[in-house]
Amino acid sequence: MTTNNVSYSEEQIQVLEGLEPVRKRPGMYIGSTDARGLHHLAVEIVDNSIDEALAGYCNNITVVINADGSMSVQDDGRGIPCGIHKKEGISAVELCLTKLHAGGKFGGGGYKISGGLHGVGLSCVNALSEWLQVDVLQDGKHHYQMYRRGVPEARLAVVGEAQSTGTKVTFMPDSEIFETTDWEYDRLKTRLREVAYLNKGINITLTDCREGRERSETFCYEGGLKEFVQNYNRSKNVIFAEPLYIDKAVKEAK
Ligand code: 28G
Repeated sequence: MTTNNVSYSEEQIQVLEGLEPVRKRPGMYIGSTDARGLHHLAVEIVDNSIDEALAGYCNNITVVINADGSMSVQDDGRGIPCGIHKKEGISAVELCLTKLHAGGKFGGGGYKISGGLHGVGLSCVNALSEWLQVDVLQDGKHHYQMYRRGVPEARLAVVGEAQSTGTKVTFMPDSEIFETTDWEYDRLKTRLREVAYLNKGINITLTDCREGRERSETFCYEGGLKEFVQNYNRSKNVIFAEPLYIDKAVKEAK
């Protein structure tokens, strides 16, 4: 195919079939389609940014509940690779967003290390979103792509220049799938604060831009789990002031 437009219905059907199991049985991938499942979408996307932080390339993650009820997650990592995958003939970005277990396709295996759902994250969220936009800043360029219920509208395209690097995913949870699509700030806050404790030194900002519900907080704990234990015990009589804390790096599993 030489055109930049994904206009062949056969190709769209292929993408749909690839993600069909997710839309057919969402519970198998995100646990449930209630408020819990809805908020799991956010965690799945944030987990991708955390993987990039654990790889040593991302320090800041922002989560925004947009005024229209969509959500944006942004990180300042290297950006999902935008090059064309040799065998598949599409960008790595599109592979990550349309293929279940896309991680395995890169031969890296076991790439996802932050927990969550075995690396099915981005494609599952895409399948369960009415629409999803991805912006990648990489190599001085701003790349962009739009999807509707998991199907790309067009190929990944360069839409501008960029001075920095990173990935931004904006998605509207599909009301055909979820019993509720109303984000609960406090639920996100509790989870993101835990994620910040577990990944010391990473800045995680949560912002609500919905009318009448505007607020914003940043979580960053230089002491990590040790700081969590200290805060947890703040109003208690502790036997020893310094928590037992062991920090050790082990070689990444292959
Ligand atoms: C903002 C919302 C969610 C991400 C990256 C960065 C890389 C990447 C993501 O690679 C494929 C598999 C293992 C290498 C990796 C960039 C290496 C070099 C990345 C995100 C290729 C995926 N340059 N940032 N994926 N890997 N952020 N945030 O999704 O072998 S996903």
